[in-house]
Amino acid sequence: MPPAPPPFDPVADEVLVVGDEVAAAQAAGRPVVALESTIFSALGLPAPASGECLRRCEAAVRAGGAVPALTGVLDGRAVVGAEGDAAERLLAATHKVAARDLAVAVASGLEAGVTTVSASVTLAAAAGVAVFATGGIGGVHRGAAVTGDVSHDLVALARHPVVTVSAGAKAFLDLPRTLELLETLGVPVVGWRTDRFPAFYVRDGGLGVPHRADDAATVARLVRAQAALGHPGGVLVVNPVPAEAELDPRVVEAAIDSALADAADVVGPEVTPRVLAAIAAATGRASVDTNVALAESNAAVAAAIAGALAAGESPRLADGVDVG
Ligand code: PSU
Ligand code: MN
Repeated sequence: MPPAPPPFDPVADEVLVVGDEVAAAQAAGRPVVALESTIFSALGLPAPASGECLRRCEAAVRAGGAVPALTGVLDGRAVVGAEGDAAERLLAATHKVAARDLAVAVASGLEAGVTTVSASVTLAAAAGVAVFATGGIGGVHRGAAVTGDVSHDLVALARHPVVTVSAGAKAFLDLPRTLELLETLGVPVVGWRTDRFPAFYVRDGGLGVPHRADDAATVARLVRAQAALGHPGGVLVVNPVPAEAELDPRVVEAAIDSALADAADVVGPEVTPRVLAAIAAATGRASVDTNVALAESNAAVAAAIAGALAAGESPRLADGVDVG
């Protein structure tokens, strides 16, 4: 029999580059938090808020004792841990790369592409990074029964063993159906110090969450228990926007209505950037400040969870619990 081919190794095969600081942290067993890059580009936030958002998220991760790992695609390679010039190039990129686009981007030598939640979670898993922070995940779009527009983010969360920290799902989505699909896909949804599903710009989207965690050790135990039980995929931790940055729900609903009307002529990946920009215009940029504040808060929570995981939290609260 011919010898088995060597196992696939994305780093050795040079399709995936792990930044020096991230690699050093991993070698030392120190916590790492992956970040997406779409939110830090013009597709997610207008400049200069986009760059400020990246700096504040990275600072929040570091303040929490972890190393930030900005993901993206540069010169035909997937990157986990873009630093310096590489990070600047990502901020300026305008090519949106979701998980299904990653292989195309690598194989075609794409110069610069920003990664969505689905692509970032995929890369985090490939690089062995256990925790990821974003602003808000994609989900089931309103009117999906007609358009079929459901973000691959949800499937990626179910596929890869990564904890995603998000301010719920973006408010212009169909939140009840987004939660239903997360249930269908088998993704635990854990409220961070809340029993309510946050709606991005507001702390309470009007729906409950099935589980709750009040500290990072609780999340780490849950992650280890899930792995030990062989349940595949990740965990979604939903962290409400800080109260001082929350928008008035009536203002948000009015802005969403006009933004969705504004974006009615686009389909597919262009929808989310257009809607975000239209909401920013309709709220006089207040939504941009809120978006930066919630992303920073998610980065801080992600760092705490990464720290608890690195500390080797046991999957059980206590030994010898009598379940008889
Ligand atoms: N959250 C934000 N800003 C963003 C996004 C999320 O605060 O720009 C991006 C994320 O990268 C997410 C993507 O994965 O929007 C979802 O796009 P779509 O709906 O096309 O799947
Ligand atoms: Mn879509």
